[in-house]
Amino acid sequence: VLDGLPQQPADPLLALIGMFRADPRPDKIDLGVGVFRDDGGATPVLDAVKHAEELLLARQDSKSYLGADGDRGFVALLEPIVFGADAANPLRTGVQTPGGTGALRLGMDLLARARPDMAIWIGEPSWANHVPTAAAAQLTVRRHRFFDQVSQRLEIDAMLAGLAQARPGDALLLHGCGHNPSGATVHAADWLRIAAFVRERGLIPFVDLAYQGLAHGLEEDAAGLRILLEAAPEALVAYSCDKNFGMYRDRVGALWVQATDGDALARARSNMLSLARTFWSMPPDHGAAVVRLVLSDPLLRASWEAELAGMRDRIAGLRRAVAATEPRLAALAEQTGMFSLLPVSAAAVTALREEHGIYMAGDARINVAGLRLEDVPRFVAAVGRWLG
Ligand code: PLP
Ligand code: TYF
Repeated sequence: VLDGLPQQPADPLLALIGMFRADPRPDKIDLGVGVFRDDGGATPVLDAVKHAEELLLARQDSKSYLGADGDRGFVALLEPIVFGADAANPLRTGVQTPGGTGALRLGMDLLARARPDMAIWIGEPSWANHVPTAAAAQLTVRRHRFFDQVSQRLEIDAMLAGLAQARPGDALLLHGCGHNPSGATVHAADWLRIAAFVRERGLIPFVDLAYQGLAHGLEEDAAGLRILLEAAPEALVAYSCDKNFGMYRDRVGALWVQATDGDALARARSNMLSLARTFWSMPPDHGAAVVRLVLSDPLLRASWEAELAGMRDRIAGLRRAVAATEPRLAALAEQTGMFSLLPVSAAAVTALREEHGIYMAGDARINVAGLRLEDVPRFVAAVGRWLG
């Protein structure tokens, strides 16, 4: 039976890890997979997380099952951070998920179960896992323009023109902040236009917020999401703590749904739980328990916010350094979050890897945090040859 399976391609982003490791050049630069790195190239465990893990080790008195919704305290403590301090909403419900990926998959299957013929609109470009995840959930995928790599411009007009074909009840996937792969910053005026369009056309926003606090700041990075949720009666939010708490492999995330009335909300929640049971039964506990401890202890929370600000400032500083060294890369300083999409060809990506040991995704996406400040001149000189 199994020999009937077609061979599947490897994840090209994760494949870069192996290629980089195998490269013997000491001055190689890894701008591949999106993980934060400090100026020494390390991805350390945050102090706040280490301390919370010590507390957990000392205090956890059981590892008995929780339930398909995971750690409720974790979900409740995230809500003011995501939705705002005064944003209690009886028409919203959330569950813990295995990372942002689990939240995306759960939300997409929920949509497919609610309306099997709906389309989900995904911008071009978007995170490489978005389309396959929607396809795995059996949703019809439609694309709209979002960002132009050559001009480095956000294309809201083209986006809304493409979305004119959307039908009421279609879903619209949006990155809450720090767009992956473009880093394009969606300003409040753009969010308001998108929100007005969503309301007028009866679309369901599905916000993927995987980098809160790594773009402009915790509050600022939730602004677009809050504008959308205000405008749309029905909405979904997929959240990841894997970047902003540096907990990547612990798989920490949540999915929230906002519904029009209490009855619809209760039915949505019952479906979230029944889907979760068939996917993973229950989400992994450790990371969510750690985040709960960090957020419920004022000192740990302050320490986390300071460390998060440190990560954000380092990325912003690198962006400014690149832009100041090469005016043709000035757009990088306006962009935010971990990623930018360099305006260079696929041939340039290969040459940068082969000739300079500079590794990035095949679409010329760089993880800005992979640069060390001292690498910036060499990086810019190598890339400069390929800029138009
Ligand atoms: N959404 C976006 C835009 C991402 O870049 C990522 C990165 O991994 C995720 C979701 C998934 O996050 P997680 O590792 O928590 O599954
Ligand atoms: O885009 C990135 O690099 C991150 C990490 O299958 C990632 O989102 C990449 C690929 C993947 C899972 C996570």
